[in-house]
Amino acid sequence: MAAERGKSSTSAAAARDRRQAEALRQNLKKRKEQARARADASDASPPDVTCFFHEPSFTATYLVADPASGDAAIIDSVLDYDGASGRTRTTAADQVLAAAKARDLKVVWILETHVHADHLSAAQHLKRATGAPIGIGAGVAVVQKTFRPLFGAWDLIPDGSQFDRLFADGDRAALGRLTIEVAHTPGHTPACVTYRIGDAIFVGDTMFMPDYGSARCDFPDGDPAILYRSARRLLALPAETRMFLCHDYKAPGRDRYVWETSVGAQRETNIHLKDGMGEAQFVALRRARDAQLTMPALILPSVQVNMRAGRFPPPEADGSVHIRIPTDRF
Ligand SMILES: N[C@@H](CCC(=O)N[C@@H](CS)C(=O)NCC(=O)O)C(=O)O
Ligand SMILES: [Fe+2]
Repeated sequence: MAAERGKSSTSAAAARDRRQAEALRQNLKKRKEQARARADASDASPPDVTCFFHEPSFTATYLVADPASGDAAIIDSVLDYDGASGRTRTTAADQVLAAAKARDLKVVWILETHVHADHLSAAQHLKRATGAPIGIGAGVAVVQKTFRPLFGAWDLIPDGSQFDRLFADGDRAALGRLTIEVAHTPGHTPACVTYRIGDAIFVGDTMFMPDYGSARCDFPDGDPAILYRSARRLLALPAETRMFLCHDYKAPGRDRYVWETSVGAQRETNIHLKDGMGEAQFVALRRARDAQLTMPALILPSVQVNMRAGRFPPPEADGSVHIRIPTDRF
C-alpha cells in the first residue's frame, strides 16, 4: 500500500513539474511576444529623412536618422565620376557627411539597395570617414557570379564577402531605437532589397514616382514578373507608409525632381503598378519600354566597382588603378 501511494505521489509530482515547466515556457513566449510588440511600437516613431539628389545620375541618396539616439544610416551614396576623364570626386558624399556632422549624427550603417548600374557608390569613402559597416542584399553573390567573367574580375570572390553585412529577406538591424527591416524585392536586379525603417520604406529601383512608373527589368537576371510581385508586396503596406525612391527622371510634363511618395499614392495612380494592373499587363508594358532603353551611360564602370562594395579593381604593379571596359560583350 505504502509503495503504491509513493508511486502515485511520484507521478503526481512529475505531472506538477511538467505543468510548471509548460507554464514557464508559455510565460517566456508571452514575454518575448510583448518585447517584439514593444520594439514594433517604438518603430512607429518616424525617422528623420534627408534626401541629397545627385542630378548627374538622377540618384537620391538618403541620410536617415533615429531622432532619439542620433544614430543614422546613409542609403545609396554616390561617388562623383567623370566618364570622359576617369576622374573621381567625393563632393556629393562629403555633403552627406557634412550634414551628419552638423546635426551631430553618428553614421552606423552604409546601405545599398542594389548593385547600381548607373553611378558609382561612395561606400568605401563613407566607411573610411565613419567606420560604419556596408550592407547589401545577400543576392549580391548572384550579381558577382554573372559579372566576374564579363569584367575579368578574377580577384573577386563571388560570395558577397566584400560587404560587411549581407541581408536576407526578413533580416533586422538596429538603427538606434529604430529597427531596419529588410525585404528582398528583386525584379530590377536579383539582389534588390527594400529597407523599412519606422514609417518609411527605401525601395531602391522598384517603383519610381507614380507618373513615371517602375524600374527597368532588362539587366541580367532582371524579370518584370518578379518585379511585379515585389511591388505588390510593398504596396500591401499601410497606405500612409512614406516611400523613398532611388531615382527620379522627371516624368514628361513635370519640371522638378521628386523622390518621395506613399504606398497609397502608388496604389491610386502609378502608371505601371496602380491597383487593378495585372501581372501580364505590367510585364507587357515593361517589356515594351525596356526594348526602347539604351544602356546607362556609366553601367560598365559602375557595376565593376559597386559589386566590389565600392572598391576599384586592384592596382597595377606601378600603383595605377584602371577600370576595365570589355569590348563587344554588351
Ligand atoms: N539615362 C540614364 C538611365 C539610367 C537607367 O537606366 N536607370 C535605371 C535604373 S538603374 C532605370 O530603371 N531607368 C528607367 C528608365 O530610364 O525609364 C543613364 O544613362 O544613367
Ligand atoms: Fe538600378
